[in-house]
Amino acid sequence: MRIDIITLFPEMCEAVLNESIIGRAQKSGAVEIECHQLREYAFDKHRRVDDAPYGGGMGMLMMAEPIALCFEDICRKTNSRPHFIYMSPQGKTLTQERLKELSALDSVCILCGHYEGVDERLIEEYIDEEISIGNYVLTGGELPALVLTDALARMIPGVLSGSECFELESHYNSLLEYPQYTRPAVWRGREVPPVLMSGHHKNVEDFRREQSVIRTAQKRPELLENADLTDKERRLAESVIFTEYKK
Ligand code: 4GO
Repeated sequence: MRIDIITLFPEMCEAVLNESIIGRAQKSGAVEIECHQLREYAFDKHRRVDDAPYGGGMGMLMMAEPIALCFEDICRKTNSRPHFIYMSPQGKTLTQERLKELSALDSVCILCGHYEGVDERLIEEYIDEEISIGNYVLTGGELPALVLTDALARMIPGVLSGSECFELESHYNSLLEYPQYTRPAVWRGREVPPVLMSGHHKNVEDFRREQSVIRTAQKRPELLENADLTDKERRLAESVIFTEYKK
């Protein structure tokens, strides 16, 4: 997969994306990420990309033309028409389900807004989808774009090692992850559940599955609606929810 990011702060994005697992994925070629300095597509001598809003009001808006020129340059260079996403509090909230669909695309381009946002006509002309990472407002779209890029990249085959496999984890199957423990076996008087040290793989697997169901019922019962549970697991979840309710 190829991900292009249009931003006024490419160094900020690169600093994050060149580290750790996503950095490794770029080096291995599993994902190709390029951050583009929007200012390079400004057309006046001061390299301005923002202007005051018609009708007045506070703040500045990003002008449509530099963004259009940058996107068109990306299309030309990649011989493609990437799915163009604008990070915005007005978008649909990102979910693991939507990420799964997006990760199947060949290329996406992410626009990071700044100031008060972008000229609406750019959105009409080019943006395929507005995505939000949650119901709060930030000063720029860079952090949301990095969240989207990280979450997308880790779903691409070869980015995570087998032991980091996303298909086993939290939210992928609408269940929260089971609790995990590492050494020491006793920490400040707290013991690791004995079944995890028994070496009995089937019992460990059953314990973890049950813990996932219990924790989801305790912490995020609304997720259970989409979870695939056995009748026995449903009854367990119902009893946990009932016990939580009485507390
Ligand atoms: C996205 C962008 C929040 C989100 C943003 C979000 N704030 N919840 N701010 O995903 C236009 C100028 C939007 C700053 C940007």
